Amino acid sequence: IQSHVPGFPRIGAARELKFALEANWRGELPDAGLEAVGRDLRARHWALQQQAGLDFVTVGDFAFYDQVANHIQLLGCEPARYGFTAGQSQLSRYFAMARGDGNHEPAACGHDHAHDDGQPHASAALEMTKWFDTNYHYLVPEFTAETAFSLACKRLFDEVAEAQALGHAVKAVLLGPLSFLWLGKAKDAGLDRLGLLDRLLPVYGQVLDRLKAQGVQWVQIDEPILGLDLPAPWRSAFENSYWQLNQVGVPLLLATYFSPLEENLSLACRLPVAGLHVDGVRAPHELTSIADWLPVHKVLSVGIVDGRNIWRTDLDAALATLAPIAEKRGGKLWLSTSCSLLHVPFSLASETALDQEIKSWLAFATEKLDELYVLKQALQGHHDAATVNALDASRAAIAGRRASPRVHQQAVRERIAALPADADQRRSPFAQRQAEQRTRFKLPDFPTTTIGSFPQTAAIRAARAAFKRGELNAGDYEARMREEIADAVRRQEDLGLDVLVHGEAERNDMVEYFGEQLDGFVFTQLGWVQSYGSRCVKPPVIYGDVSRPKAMTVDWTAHAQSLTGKPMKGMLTGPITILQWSFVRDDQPRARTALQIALAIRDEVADLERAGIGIIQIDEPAVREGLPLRRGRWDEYLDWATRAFRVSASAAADGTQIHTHMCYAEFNDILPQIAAMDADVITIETSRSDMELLNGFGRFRYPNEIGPGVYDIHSPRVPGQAEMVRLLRKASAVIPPANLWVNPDCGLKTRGWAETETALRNMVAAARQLREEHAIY
Ligand code: THG
Ligand code: ZN
Repeated sequence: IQSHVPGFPRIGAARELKFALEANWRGELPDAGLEAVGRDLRARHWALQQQAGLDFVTVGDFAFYDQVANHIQLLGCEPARYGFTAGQSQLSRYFAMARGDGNHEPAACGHDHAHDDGQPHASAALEMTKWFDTNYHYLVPEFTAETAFSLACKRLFDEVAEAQALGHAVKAVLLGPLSFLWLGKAKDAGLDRLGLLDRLLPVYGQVLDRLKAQGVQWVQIDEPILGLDLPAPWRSAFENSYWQLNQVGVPLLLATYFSPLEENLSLACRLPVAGLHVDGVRAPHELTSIADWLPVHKVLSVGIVDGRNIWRTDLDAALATLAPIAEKRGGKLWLSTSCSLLHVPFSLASETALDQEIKSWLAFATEKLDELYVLKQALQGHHDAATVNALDASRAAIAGRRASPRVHQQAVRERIAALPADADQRRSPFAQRQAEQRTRFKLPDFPTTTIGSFPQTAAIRAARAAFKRGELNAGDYEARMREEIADAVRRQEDLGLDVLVHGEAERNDMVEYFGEQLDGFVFTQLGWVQSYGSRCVKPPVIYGDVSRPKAMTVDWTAHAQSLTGKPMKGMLTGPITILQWSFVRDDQPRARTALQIALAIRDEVADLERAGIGIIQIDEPAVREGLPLRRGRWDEYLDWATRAFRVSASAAADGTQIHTHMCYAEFNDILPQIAAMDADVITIETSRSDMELLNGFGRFRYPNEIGPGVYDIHSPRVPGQAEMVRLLRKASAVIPPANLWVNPDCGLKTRGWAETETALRNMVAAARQLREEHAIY
């Protein structure tokens, strides 16, 4: 029995890689210095794997920006549009693809941040998109009919040599050819990515030849797409591809993760490779059949420790699962984490402030390495003192968590049990609510608003940092934030916006802000997980039943409302987004946790309403990204997810207008469910697609009101009135003008005030022009 991990976090225990990258990009750290930081991190991470008793270290999971981007260089398929010349260093080309010309920045309100412009200019960054159902984003390879492949980068081989020089047994890791093609995007209409396979396979062959010549023990070749609904031609391409790659004669471990194999199970088992890795956390029910189906001479790597979540493994349960498999497969069983540990924080060791009891329930990346060792020892009958102690500690922690009164709140349970069946329904249908809201707010046609956040100025960030360091007391901090809010209100009144927002000066991250005020959440100090490039998130941990001890936003919002006669829009984060961007409990279904969060938000909606706030936005940028990988499970997810949203919104009276906001995403395949969320108004990101995204809403005859974004907040460019008028006319052609709102694509927190004010002034003028064009006398 051996153990390994499919990958390890690369950002570093203290985000060393992030800081080195950003220093390099600012021109403050030369490339050689950055390379040294990378080398040092790899050496440290391999040492941790070896010291924890893994049988191989994993090489090839390191990247200065993204592992898929590494493969673009390895396989020699940098898009021609960059016009790279031979004289340009590989690293500068790499960052050019990753970051473009720097004029487009992702993530304004912290929502989605794909770079997709529709028509990217020649030097724009590669598009970014979510890595399967994780919160990691990879750079999307671009393919054209002319795309050629060649072995073009020796970085991987250098890293293998580095690890060998340090005395490690090496398992190299590659993204497999079929997943690489699948994850890329055809830039020519009609181009079939699969058609490139014949050109690509010989280069993979060369890579494997080199790795074999270097004497690596194994090559892990990742084909996570085996967990997706694949078109038949893609499925049938596997057999021949792997037959070819296997000719090289280096042992291949085919790795799948994130999903059950289902109809691809027997295919995965019979592919001509030396071993198969499966996700034992996402697909425990398939382990028995895989253990039976996989030919006995092959290695079976069982990902038994959760690589996607932060809970300590129930080692007794894991051993019970593994024992019969070990019996069947003898030494040909490997133990592993379900997937790369890229998706969990580095180590609990640095969490000095975390509640001790809750900490005892957790395992981050380095703790998961230790769990693998204990499992390996126990499974082989090595019941030495260390193993016995570790098993005892695990048992105690699991039992403690299960029984802890801090996890279970009777009141929350009872409330859910007693929830009326119609708790997710507004009192009246939309048409009636709309009439009542029109009478109440008397907004003009094409009403103008913004998505919620205004510039988080250096002064605001400095005040929050001083407050967190204890240099600014709570009263002074609050006074400062109230002044910032007053400033934002004044500016909006001057601009002539119709529905105002308080600007969110007091908020850090849109999930963290709420999580910090809800029971059932804890926060780590250094629990960073890479989101893309140098950017990380620190997801909250939902450990227990969620409830809201007191109002979270009412004081700030009421303060803002008191300063204006215009309606002030309350600003909340929705239950699905809070769920999606947190580490969630694994001891109850996600649906139940979502409902608990929904009830907390519902109470906030009621409190805002009582405080006289008539318009409330519940942001749900993450609804679409929560979709399961397999279409067959979409309906079930969408049912509980949209219900959770409706539960959060439905305490509102008919005259209270509920908004929601979602960022750029393909909504077309879930429009019925988005409509079923029944928000009175939805604002979406449409400017970068030149309103194309709106067509689906039009064809579907989306019933409620819509605010299609009329300007791109990801760019410092200020759009003119005429440009926004053009977009609004385009929108009016597909959506009844009476249902249209006018707003930017997303929040404005990453922008400066000067550009924001100019752009919004132009936006208000554009709305006024549309009103005149559509006025009926
Ligand atoms: N909040 C949370 N999760 C998220 C997002 C969010 N997951 C998905 C998406 N948004 C990810 N997008 C981003 C956007 C910006 C950053 C990270 C992820 C970012 N991070 C800072 C960094 O790495 O320097 C750290 C920010 C901080 O100090 O908190 O800029 O919005 N929960
Ligand atoms: Zn947004």
